[in-house]
Amino acid sequence: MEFVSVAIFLELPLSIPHFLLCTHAVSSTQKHKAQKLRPHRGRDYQRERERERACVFVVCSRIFSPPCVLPEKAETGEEKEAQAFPVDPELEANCHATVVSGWFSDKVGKGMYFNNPMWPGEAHSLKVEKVLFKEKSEYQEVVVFESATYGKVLVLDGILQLTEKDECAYQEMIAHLPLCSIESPKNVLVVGGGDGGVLREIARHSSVDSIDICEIDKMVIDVSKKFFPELAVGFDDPRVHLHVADAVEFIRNTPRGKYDAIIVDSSDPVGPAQELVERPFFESIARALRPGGVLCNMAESMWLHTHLIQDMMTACHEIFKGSVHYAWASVPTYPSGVIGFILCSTVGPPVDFKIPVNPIEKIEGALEHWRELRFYNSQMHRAAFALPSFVKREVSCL
Ligand code: SPD
Repeated sequence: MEFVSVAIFLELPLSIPHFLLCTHAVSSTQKHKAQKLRPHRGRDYQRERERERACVFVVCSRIFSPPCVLPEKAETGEEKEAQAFPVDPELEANCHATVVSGWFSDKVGKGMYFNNPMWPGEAHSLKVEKVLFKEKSEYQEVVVFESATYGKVLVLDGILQLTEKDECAYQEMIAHLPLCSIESPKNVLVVGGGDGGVLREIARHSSVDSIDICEIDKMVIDVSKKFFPELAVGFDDPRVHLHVADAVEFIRNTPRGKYDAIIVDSSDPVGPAQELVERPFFESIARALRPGGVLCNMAESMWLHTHLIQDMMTACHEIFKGSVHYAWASVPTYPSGVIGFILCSTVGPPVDFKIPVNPIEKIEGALEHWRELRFYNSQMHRAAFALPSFVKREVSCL
């Protein structure tokens, strides 16, 4: 039974003879020893199990040679001793700590593969075909891998940021929800968004004259240009002005009332993006918007973060003083499969976010600019503001 579950976890190309070969290779040498020790369930038993696992891994990986398969790394001396078979250095060079047994899972911190404090007790995994890039920038670790089913994937500090298959949902919604809620947006600022996907979407709006983007990490931009040309194409628009800088500083120094819309496309609020969900940042944004200007801010998952959403909504109500709403979209590769957005407007011409007064379908060339829209349309816009009952109950200011 134990061997069956290990082999399934490895998700190797399981032809039955191969599977039997693996289990046999282990069972004939070590299984009986482990079984003898089983009643005690002590240190020796654990060691035997580690040896068994290492043996299954080494035997199976040598037979099938999958492109990226690392066993979970031994952390303690005892675990290292138990892991009798060293990892093939060539394999290790092509792999990454977030990739265990061929599967990527979001992680934070050393060894915490499945226990991110933002979504404790759960992990979503993608099968890895090949790690294409891994380097540490001045701010974070940047990884790109080819997945088996979602195309290329961008990971920052161990957290999945986008996949080629479902990035359309996030980028289209975060851009068009605010821009289709006001007439003729002209000056737009993107905070973060170094992959260029949000720029690609803003560029569909022919009324827009100028798009500033403030991204702190140049490596994200360079990596996107190399591996995600369908997103980085956004940088090619002549209306785009790139500022590689700290957004908190950048917005603090922005002239009052400069922008019609600000879009905050950040990573999760752990690490470098922490300040982007705090009051002083929202205050600077409100100051940088014209009267009746709009903010759209990534706002995590209603399944996991109602407290965070509540805090952000409360702060936004106090600071923006216009309308404040929560919308959401399905993004299968984000934790819990959904992502939310907070939309706010400053005092001035009233904004009713639930009604797209500037419908994308009526903007000339918008539906096919660079590529077709894949997720957003005016119906999805309206639907995004419909909230489940539990969210309405748990987030008091909705
Ligand atoms: N939990 C991950 C949230 C990531 C949001 N930012 C994605 C960047 C895509 N442009």
